[in-house]
Amino acid sequence: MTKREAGACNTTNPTVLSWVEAQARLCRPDQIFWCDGSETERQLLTDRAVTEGVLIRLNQTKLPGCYYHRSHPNDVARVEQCTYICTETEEEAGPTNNWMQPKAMYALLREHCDGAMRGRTMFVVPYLMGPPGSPLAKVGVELTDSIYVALSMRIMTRMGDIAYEQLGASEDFNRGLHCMLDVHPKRRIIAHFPHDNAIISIGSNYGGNVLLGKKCLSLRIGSYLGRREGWMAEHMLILGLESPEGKKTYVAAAFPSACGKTNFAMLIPPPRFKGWKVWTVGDDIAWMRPGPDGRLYAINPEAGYFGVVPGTNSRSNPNAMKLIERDTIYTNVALKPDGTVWWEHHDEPAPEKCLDWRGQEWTLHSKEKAAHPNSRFAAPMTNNPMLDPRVNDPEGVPISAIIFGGRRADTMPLVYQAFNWIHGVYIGATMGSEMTAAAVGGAGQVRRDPMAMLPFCGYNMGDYFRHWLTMRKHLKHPPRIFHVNWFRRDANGHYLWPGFCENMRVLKWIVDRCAGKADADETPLGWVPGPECFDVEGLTDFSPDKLAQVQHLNYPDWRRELLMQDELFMKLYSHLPKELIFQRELLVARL
Ligand code: SAT
Ligand code: MN
Repeated sequence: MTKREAGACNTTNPTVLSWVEAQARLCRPDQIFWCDGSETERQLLTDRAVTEGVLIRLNQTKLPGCYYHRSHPNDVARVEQCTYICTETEEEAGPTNNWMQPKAMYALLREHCDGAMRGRTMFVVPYLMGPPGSPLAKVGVELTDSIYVALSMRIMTRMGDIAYEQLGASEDFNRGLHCMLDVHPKRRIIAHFPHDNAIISIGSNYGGNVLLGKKCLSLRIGSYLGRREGWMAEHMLILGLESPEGKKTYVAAAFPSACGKTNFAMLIPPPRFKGWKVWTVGDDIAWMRPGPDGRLYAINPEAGYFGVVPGTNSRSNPNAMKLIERDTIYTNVALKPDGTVWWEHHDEPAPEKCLDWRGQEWTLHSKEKAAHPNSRFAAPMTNNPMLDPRVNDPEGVPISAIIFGGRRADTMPLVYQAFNWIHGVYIGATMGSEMTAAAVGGAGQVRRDPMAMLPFCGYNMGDYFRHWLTMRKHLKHPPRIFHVNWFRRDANGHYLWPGFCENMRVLKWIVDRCAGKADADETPLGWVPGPECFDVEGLTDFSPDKLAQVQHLNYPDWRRELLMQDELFMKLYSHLPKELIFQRELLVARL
């Protein structure tokens, strides 16, 4: 066999070939580069990105394999107002999504993409979401004129020939097209065509908008396919908690973007929990389906973590500090003179001077942040010291508990458990959270974010709730459902709960509940830990009355909460399952 030249075509799948040809005819790139996922290719493309100034090589002694990227300053987060679900009817997309008729959107995008890659290279990026051979795994092909996207997809997905191997001669793959254009916000559109299993993204080069395997395929298109095919695509981390006796319990947890999913997924238990270990399956997305034994099984479709950098340090996430020491692409952090990086709340004190995320001189006296609040790392999961050995299990891992959580300064207690599945779905459906820098606009405001899927549900949210209710019928042993809030504050604005590794205490209670080992008290909200069952030993400055405070049910807060929940329910009214309206009545009655 002759050796394949880098960038030469590497598939014989006729549907892929003809589709790529058609897109090339539209975008008219100077060159087509077919990615194979090899190490040689990584080196070649990385060198080229450095030459082109897209990546800066970091200090290879201190940060081997690490590179630095600055996005355009107007292109630093997901843009929900430019994100569309293009189904035949507006009703199918539902009131929580922007909608356009597919034909009209295709026409609009065709105009933008016409000749858009002139003078540029089109990278053909085949990728596999999920472990090879998994019944849940999906293949995508992303065509992009961004070398940064090609290199990031290599970290975030199983990219290369492996995807063509899974695909074989099938026509069933996600068709993704990404044109950077001039990254002008006015020409920014992220369009999903669930009926066609297709995505077109233009005018951006920022992670969530352009790494099409992530939010676009794994969540928006994934949730749509999941309902059709009887599985679930969720914005959830997956972790395995191992007891000192070696018994492992898997849980999945949904939190909105930038609320600490990655930290929770990589938690190291505090000294009090000697012998306990947390293993990571995934930090952002779970695909789940009922197994033959009637339990819910989950895979992580991704192969890397795209985490928020500021706030990452050896207290908040010691494993992540190890993870991002090598093979990592940093975006929009600060660059130090020695070719290393820095960000707010780094272990090391702020440097005397450095370049900020925009590339401007930054000193200790600068008022602006050195790293953008939504600056990110992209790191391969294989560098995680606590990567779960079952991460590549095609069948996935059995989920015992589902946790919903938001960022709430008030109202929400630290932890409570749903009475049953339907009540749990209600709790997930009515989740609220303060907005973060992960999306443009509105930071700090509480908004309803059902199951942390508001920006990611690819169809009518009311039908999505119904899908959750229907899944119960296929589960003989459904996971128990919980709600947590690490972020409750006292009247002076101080956090009531220490958070970070101490969240292990909450996790332990949850896992004990699933094993029938911990007692709980009934409240109007759900089951809460009895004081004897919740371990606070070794917590400095945490008296029993602090636990009461963080668990306190404040009736006026809850009256307001119910009104806010109503706003969402009104919006979804025409498709809202009546079971949820009934759950609301029950809650009102209990309160
Ligand atoms: O930018 S991403 O959408 O990939 C991250 C997030 O918002 O959760
Ligand atoms: Mn996310």
